[in-house]
Amino acid sequence: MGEALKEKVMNATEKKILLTAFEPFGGETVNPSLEAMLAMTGVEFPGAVLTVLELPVDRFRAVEMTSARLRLLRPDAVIMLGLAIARYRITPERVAINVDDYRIPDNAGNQPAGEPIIEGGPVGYLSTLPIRAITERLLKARIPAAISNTAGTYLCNRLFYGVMHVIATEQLPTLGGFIHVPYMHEQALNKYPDVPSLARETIVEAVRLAIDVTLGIERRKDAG
Ligand code: PCA
Repeated sequence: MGEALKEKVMNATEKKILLTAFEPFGGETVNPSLEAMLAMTGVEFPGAVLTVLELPVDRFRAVEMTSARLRLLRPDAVIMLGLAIARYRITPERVAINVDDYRIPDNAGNQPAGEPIIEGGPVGYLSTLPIRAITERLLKARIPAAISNTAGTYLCNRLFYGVMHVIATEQLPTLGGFIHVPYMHEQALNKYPDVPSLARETIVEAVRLAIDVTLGIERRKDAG
């Protein structure tokens, strides 16, 4: 067997995971979700291949770009990341709702007020990621975490809903879900009134652990 073919056969059992994060928005120069996603490109996930995708904070393009990548890659899981301002913890989201209602315009100037994401679509989609196991794993690592019951009504909820809709209607073999992360400390330093934040390394570690749990990876250094 040729080397290239051998490699292909060996990789056939590897799991594929797609990780997305958003560009900065709302006057910020960084987005902690993007920082965490980029940090993951240097991490090895045994038995898995990670693909990352940076998304624009654009009502239409974010879902389109992710859907296109999903159809091509057909990954085992897609984990979508975003910033949730004013949260104290890493929050795996339980549900996406069929509502677009933006407090501020997106980076392309769209600001829908109470519109459905998919006309006639289901009211909501539940995450199919192991959100409870992820949350428990983070808490065990002493990282503040909790399941959230609302992803809001801005871009993150729209991406989550739009992607779950594609997975459901096109019967893709992909588990999907969204995880919100808080500000990093350096973003919160000069903000009034006070806003909660976590250390960059904590957010990075949380995302790494969430991927591990989703893929069923146990690392020796995490034990105990
Ligand atoms: N957070 C926003 C959109 C982009 C991001 O990182 C949200 O929570 O909807």
